[in-house]
Amino acid sequence: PFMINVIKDKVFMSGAALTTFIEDHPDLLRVKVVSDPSLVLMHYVSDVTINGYDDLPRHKKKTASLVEIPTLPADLPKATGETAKQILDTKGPKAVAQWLLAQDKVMLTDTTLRDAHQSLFATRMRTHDMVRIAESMAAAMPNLFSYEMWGGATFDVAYRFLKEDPWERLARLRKLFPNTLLQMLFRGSNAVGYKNYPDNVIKEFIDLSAQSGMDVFRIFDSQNWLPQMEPSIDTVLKNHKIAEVAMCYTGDVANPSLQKYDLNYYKQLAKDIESTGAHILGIKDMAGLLKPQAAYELISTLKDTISIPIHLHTHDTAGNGIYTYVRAIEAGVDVVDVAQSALSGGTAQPSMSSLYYALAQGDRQPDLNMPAVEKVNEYFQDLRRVYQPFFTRVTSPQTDVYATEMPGGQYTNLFQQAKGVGLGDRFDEVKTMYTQVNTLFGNIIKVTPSSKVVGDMALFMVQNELTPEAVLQRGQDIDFPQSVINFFKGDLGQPVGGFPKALQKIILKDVAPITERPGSLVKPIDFEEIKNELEIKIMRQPTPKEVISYILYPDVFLDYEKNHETFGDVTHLDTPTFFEGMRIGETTHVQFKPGKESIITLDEIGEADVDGMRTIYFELNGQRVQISVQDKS
Ligand code: 3PY
Ligand code: ZN
Repeated sequence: PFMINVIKDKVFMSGAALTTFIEDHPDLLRVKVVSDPSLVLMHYVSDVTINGYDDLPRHKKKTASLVEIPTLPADLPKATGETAKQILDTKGPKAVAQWLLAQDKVMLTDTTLRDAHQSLFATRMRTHDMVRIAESMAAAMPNLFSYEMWGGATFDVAYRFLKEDPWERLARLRKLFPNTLLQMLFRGSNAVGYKNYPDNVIKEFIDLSAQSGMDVFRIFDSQNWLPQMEPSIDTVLKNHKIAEVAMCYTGDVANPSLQKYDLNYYKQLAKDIESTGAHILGIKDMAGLLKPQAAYELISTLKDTISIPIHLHTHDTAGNGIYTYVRAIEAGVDVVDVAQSALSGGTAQPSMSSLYYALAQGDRQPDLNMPAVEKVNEYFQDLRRVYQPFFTRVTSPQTDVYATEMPGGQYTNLFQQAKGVGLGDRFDEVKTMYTQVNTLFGNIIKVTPSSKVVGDMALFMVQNELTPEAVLQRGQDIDFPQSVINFFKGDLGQPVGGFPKALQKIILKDVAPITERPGSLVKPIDFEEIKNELEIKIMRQPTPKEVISYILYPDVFLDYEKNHETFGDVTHLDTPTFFEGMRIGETTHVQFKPGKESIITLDEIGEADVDGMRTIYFELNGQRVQISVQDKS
């Protein structure tokens, strides 16, 4: 069965098409062939076997092996009482906030499936590996507050690098975690992207996420500018989901010489956040700057200031995370973010198990079944090896983060970006410049996407041998990176205390800055028009989720779609095979759904012909199959 797109084109069907119509619109004649899913996937396996995955180094022997699912101890206890998820579904979000305030023990969010892998190995954890362990996680940890498993960079990376559909991840994990809240990180008016989107895009994205089972939306703005968060907050409230509105933490509230982001600043911001109708206040310490004494002072003050529960997030980059949490817990914080030990520490969250033992004999120690948690942790311990090529170089506490203030997720990314422009061996200079750029910009809050602006500028300055003084003196004649221009124009909103005026003029030149909320100035998206445009490109009616994904990441989504058309649903492949392909003599099992499994053996790889084509000989469920693939070497 195949279909040709041309019959869906309005001009063509109206008879008004000119004779050059087909030449001008080659995409309309693309045909789509549907075939056996195992065969389709074998094209992917052949391609990655011969050509490798992206720019990963290729090895004669596969470096990673399959990870076993651990057997949990027998007779696991069930959840003690109603879970937060059950309360949300039966009594609504305000009841969850009340319930949180009534808990004596500290509640936990497990970030293993989002921020931990975003911060440790560039967001590369595949849905396949999450789905395999999800049931064990649910059984081992029935009393968690939530799993953070979506949002932030996962949306982009799923499509772009993992060739998978993030909505499918949400749907599958939703089924596997029926009694625990699912949580996502949402960048306010920047959604799950790096720029400002029209309000109706924000609303549509949140509506669809809520309908797909998302429970807790942690909403933040990269300049802590409330107007940029308000459309998101309103939409979450309308969906009767939990609005956790976060303030990004920067500076050091315990250090009296640092004035800009002091206790009063956070106190006022917390009050403003509470008055939006937020159910929970999030404190998003994205770089791990919150030191123990500062945590105690901040949480104590905020507990006296507002009456909604407080959820604290940090990164363990400097190695003080557990101590910070212990002090925050003493001060009464309601929920903290932790990760499975094997994927904790460093630029990720502090370890769930370490925190458990740090709180021993205290009355706020969380309710965890440690033998079961440790079994789950074994899985992630083994899984680390599978993702080794993507890991950050950071293996020990980096206390220089207190000076650079670089978010956990940016550490690896900026290093990759630096390598990409030939500055890999000058990364220390880039880090120093990052601090100088922050000072030059007036000490701004650095978190996606503003952290990327600072990173882009630091790279640009090191590359062009520029000092901050040179920028101020000669900047009129310099063309700055686009992200920097957009930031100073006001596209990401207004920073605390405003922009440094002289620098803004130097960077913008003739471009006029805005002071309004960028979303209030842009035209709403015409979803019907975009849907029609996409329908022609993908040759079928897109779903609303596909339309919004295309709006957020047009090229990335179309690439994903093309890959999906050619190779099918690659999430069925195990991860070693996904990244490394197969070796001669190897057999792999592909489970499409329970009871539907294919067994694939790679028998032989033929020589490349004059056109560089190779034939790969497989056995698929006992039958010989040949696939030809272009050798791109
Ligand atoms: C994200 O926006 O992806 C972050 O994790 C920011 O800290
Ligand atoms: Zn984080």
